[in-house]
Amino acid sequence: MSEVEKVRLSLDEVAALSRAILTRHGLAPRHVEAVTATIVAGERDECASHGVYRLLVCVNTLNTGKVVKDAIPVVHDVAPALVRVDAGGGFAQTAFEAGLPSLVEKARANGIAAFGINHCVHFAALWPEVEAIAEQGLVAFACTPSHAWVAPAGGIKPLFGTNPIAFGWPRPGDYPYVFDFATSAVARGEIELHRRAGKPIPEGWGIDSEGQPTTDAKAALDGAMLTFGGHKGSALATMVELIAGPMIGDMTSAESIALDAGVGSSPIGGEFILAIDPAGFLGAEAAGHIERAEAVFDAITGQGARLPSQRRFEARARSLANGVHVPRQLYQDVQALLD
Ligand code: NDP
Ligand code: PYC
Repeated sequence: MSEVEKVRLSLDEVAALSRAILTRHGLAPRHVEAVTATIVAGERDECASHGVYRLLVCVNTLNTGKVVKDAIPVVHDVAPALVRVDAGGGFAQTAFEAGLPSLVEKARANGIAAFGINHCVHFAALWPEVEAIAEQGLVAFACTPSHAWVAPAGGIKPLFGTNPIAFGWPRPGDYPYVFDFATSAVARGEIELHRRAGKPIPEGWGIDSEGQPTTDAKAALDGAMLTFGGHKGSALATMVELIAGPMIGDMTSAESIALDAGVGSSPIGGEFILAIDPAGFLGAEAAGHIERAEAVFDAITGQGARLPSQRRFEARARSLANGVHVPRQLYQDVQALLD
């Protein structure tokens, strides 16, 4: 897309736009700040499906009445290595912020700790969360179901959510190693962006409502998305349904979309997060072993391959220096949310 079709914004301008829109649609200040931080981070790291575009999704969700706009997350200290936050029907980001200090403290005290977020509305990428945990020197894992949009490998009916899995590993003197991807071939947001742009989707992302392969974004959105890696992504998506659904007393993607009843809210349910302190296994030897792990990353980049999040961290540096470039049509659609 040419420069003419994009609007350049500073990160402060993105934040101000997000705050104004979310406030205009009745979201309480604490949630406005937490959601804005995610949206700015997504746009800053050039994660188009989870940046400024998400303001459209967020406002749509606010207007469905499915999110509690002034929810107060409640932290439950359920066991020495377990923390649970009841999001009270609010956005997941605020619940994550509420439980993070306890998760970190418990992981340091016990070597490992788990965090269940319940009763939240989730529209976000998971990398900001695993990155925040890894920045504390801990190994992190996070996953969440979404809405039943994805067919199991060998089937044609939507059952799984796009169910992202994220992992973070602390690196001395560097950004953490982080990956974060949907267990579907691609996030639904990416297909939505193709639909908005009138672009075909690659084969392998979705099937139409008859179960036939399609490159038409709308047909795939109306039919079913596909898992990545066939049966492997399908099994990982099942794992996410289980450990971030029934295991923490929360919804599966099928239950979430049933509750949605066609209004088009973001997914409602839970999230499961794990933090591991390498010092729990290794004591004073932890630093040496973490240092030794660097050889793995060197061997990846040393042969010309790139690390996950490398693109994102490069984009971050660009955006911090120069701001971001939002497609003009998207900018106009988002501005219209202020009317
Ligand atoms: P991608 O398929 O683009 O995969 C993203 C991950 O793979 C990133 O860590 C990315 O790093 C890395 N990656 C991409 N290409 C390469 C490469 N060539 N070599 C090494 N690593 C690579 O993302 P998805 O569409 O699957 O997901 C996008 C986002 O959507 C995620 O952040 C996810 O959390 C979010 N999502 C949220 C859901 C929810 O319910 N809350 C549901 C589904 C998705 P990099 O960023 O540096 O390119
Ligand atoms: O892009 O699949 C997605 C998604 C679902 C919830 C948040 N993002």
